[in-house]
Amino acid sequence: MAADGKLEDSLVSDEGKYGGVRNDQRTSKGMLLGIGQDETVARIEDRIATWSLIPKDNGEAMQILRYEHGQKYLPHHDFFGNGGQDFLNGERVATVLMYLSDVEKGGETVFPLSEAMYVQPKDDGSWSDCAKRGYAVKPKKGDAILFFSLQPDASLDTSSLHGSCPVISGVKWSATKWIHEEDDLQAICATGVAVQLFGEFHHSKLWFLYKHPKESNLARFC
Ligand SMILES: O=C(O)CCC(=O)C(=O)O
Repeated sequence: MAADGKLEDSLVSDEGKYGGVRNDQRTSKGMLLGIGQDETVARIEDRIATWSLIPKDNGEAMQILRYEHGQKYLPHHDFFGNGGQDFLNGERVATVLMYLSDVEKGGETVFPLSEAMYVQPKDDGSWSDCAKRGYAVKPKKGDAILFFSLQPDASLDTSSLHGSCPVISGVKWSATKWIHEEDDLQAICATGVAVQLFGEFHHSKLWFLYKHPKESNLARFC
């Protein structure tokens, strides 16, 4: 991959401050892409905004990650837990993980607190032991997952705990997009215009979306 020479040790966040520190919890290497840096990145950001129903301005710069043999990201939350006040645009609402490669064995994204793990069959020999400890997603080039770190009432959703299992064979390439609430979200929601029922997903909870008057094709959580 073209990114190979530009990768640096991945960092973990330091109590909600921008930047981060090296930590054995996360041993991948990675690099940041600029927001809208070229047509491809801009197109992906547009698609993420359409899929998540959260405006693309709420997104952090996309991170490209490479996990080699044994490299991992231990289970963690993407929210900061302090409202993200030291950070741009409030707390992290949602995460999109995009898989840029297949992985021969291991490297699954695992959600250890997801109740869905109890109904996910994993007895075909293709899953790592780590993946068996939660609901897991096998990296498949071109696939992406979207999950939420906050509840509809903006409280922290601790069941969003997730991590990347160690790669056992092959190399995992992925891209992460972290998406924030806006700092003016409460004010926008307080106007209460046109709240609509969106549907049922993520732990079967109902999510209400607010249609922004100036962005007819986008919606926000209230
Ligand atoms: O690469 C993965 O499967 C997980 C990445 C992750 O947890 C993150 O970037 O927050």
